[in-house]
Amino acid sequence: MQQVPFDVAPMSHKFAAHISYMSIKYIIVNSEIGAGTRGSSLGFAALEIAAIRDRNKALIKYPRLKVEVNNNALYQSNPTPNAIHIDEIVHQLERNCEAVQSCREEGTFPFIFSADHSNAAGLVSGLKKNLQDKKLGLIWIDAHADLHSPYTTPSGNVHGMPLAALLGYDNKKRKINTPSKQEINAWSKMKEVGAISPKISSDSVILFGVRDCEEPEQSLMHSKGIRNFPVHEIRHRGIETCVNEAVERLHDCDAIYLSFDVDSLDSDLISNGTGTPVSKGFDEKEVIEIINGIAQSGKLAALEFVEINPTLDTRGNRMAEAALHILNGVLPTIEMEIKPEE
Ligand SMILES: [Mn+2]
Repeated sequence: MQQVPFDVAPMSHKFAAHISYMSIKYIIVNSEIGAGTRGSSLGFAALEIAAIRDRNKALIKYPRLKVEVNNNALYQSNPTPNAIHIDEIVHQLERNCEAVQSCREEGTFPFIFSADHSNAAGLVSGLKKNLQDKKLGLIWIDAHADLHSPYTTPSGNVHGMPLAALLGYDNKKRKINTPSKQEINAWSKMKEVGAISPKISSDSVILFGVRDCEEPEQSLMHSKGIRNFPVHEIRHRGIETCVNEAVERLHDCDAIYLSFDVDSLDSDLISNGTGTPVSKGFDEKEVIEIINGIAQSGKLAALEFVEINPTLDTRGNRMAEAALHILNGVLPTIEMEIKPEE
């Protein structure tokens, strides 16, 4: 091997070869104004604490982009009970959309940590904007379907609405509320974030682990043919079979966004450190296998971890520790998959 001084050309040549690979960027969105309970804005901090305690360096391995948020909006009174703080949420979603789009444009893979799930309506829009006419697929690992609209929501919490916003559904047929003009206008803006609406069609959305739905959401899933792989089906038929089936259903999609809501994990077995915990969910290993299986399709274009809320955790920092475990279980696969073909 040729000996060269450490500061001359071959070094920079090596570096140039390295940066020609697509890399990862962490996008952090600490906006929690769409949740019904406070505290998910501390989710990423909790994850960092878990990593530092574990001497785990995954979170400092890649550059970060921190998206501007306005959680102070929570101090203001809310004039929209059927979509709480929706006007402010729409501003947030536009910022989220821009962050993902810019990340994709510079050729980095967006690995997103977001506080409440309403953020996804903007994050997914950013990927769709970057894809333009190409077809987007969506994997939603969650205890809930997040298919409410201001017409059907029993709580008014917008983190139960991102999937309906992305699909462009009002579901007026099953309405239980009569939204105000202000609510309807803001909801239209929420569906149109990124100036594309809808972002996705129902045949390109697949749910994993949904087990806590209201009737309007259930009837929507049924009428639109949205596939859910429940926890018991995954255990009965095997993860590989189900993931392969999901990937096959998305065969005509060019890119896949995967959103992992930590409430898909079993609240009894793992942790209740999330806004709307539900029992009988996945364990950590199952989620790792699902995400890795989807990543191995070669189409994963963005990944999101969402809804960690350490203020609700009755087992110390257990939910963040579980999320960190999952992060470390999927990062090597993503690193391998995002390298361009030789
Ligand atoms: Mn969710």
